Amino acid sequence: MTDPIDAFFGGEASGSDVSRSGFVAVAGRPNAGKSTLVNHVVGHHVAIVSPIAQTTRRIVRAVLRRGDAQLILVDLPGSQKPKDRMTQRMQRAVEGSFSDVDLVLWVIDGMDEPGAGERRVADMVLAARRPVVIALNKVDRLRPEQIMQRIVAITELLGDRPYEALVPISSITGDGVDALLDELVQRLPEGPAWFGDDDVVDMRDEERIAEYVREATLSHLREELPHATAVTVDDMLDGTDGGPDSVHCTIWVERESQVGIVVGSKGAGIRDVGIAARAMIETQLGRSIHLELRVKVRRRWRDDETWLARAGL
Ligand SMILES: Nc1nc2c(ncn2[C@@H]2O[C@H](COP(=O)(O)OP(=O)(O)OP(=O)(O)O)[C@@H](O)[C@H]2O)c(=O)[nH]1
Ligand SMILES: [Mg+2]
Repeated sequence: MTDPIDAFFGGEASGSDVSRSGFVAVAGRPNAGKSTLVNHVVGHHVAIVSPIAQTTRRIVRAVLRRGDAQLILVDLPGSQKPKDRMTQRMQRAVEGSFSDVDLVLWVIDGMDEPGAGERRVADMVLAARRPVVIALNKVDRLRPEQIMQRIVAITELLGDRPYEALVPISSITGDGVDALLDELVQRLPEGPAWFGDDDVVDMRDEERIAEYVREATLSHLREELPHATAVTVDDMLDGTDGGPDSVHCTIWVERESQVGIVVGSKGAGIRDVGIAARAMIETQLGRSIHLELRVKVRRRWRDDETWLARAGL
């Protein structure tokens, strides 16, 4: 997919009969369910998801057509106090992204009582000076009276600061999601489509592959390790004679002792990661690939600005 500005002015995007379009930042605390919501509404697994906080590290822009409107959902990393250079860079990217959007969709995890973390996110999204729509997520796990309690707690937290709407939703069952999209669409500016009708996600294949490998790594690893891993694509070679493309990836860890955890007994761990990642890549990219994974150690990579920039993080 090309840059939206090029696509728009270069006449590549069609989105033929669109009369409203705009960018919606999907913001909130880690683990609130932002990426799950984005995947649900676009109907593709464009953003990686896990039960571990801080799954999203790279911003994903997903395109959704609804009636005569085109929404571009900008799935952001979760917001919390930065702990290292990587989380600092992520937080800067989140705050920087607000100036490029028309609306902010603030996703709140309904399973938690809103506390200090949510108050910090409130300050951040309201400082963005964009209309804010709130989604109270995970209501499939709440009783009706708990939903009411959460709504009261959120409005108390906001005080007299303005927001546009608050919609209880479940990103898993889809409850409330239509009503939420209606609230967003009616607040989009008038204008033609930014992306073509077939575009679903604005991300290079290389980045998507790295993301899917990381998602598979997260789902196969235990506890603390997930934060210590990163994935880069080293090589992508076109297949010969119509054969599958060959992709070489590195799973980075921070210490020698972590290599064994990823590789697993007799290589079973990395083999499982490879099988799961390849299946997801082939489904999402729509072509077969040959995937090679290796594990390397890079000490303190989360605090190495140069390395993070090279890895696209
Ligand atoms: N029960 C329930 N679980 C949900 C819902 N939405 C998301 N989850 C779960 O919440 C966890 C976190 O989901 P993500 O979509 O990765 O959350 P996120 O906000 O993108 O998290 P970060 O990328 O870390 O900021 C996953 O285990 C999801 O399955 C929901 O509506 N109901
Ligand atoms: Mg996410």
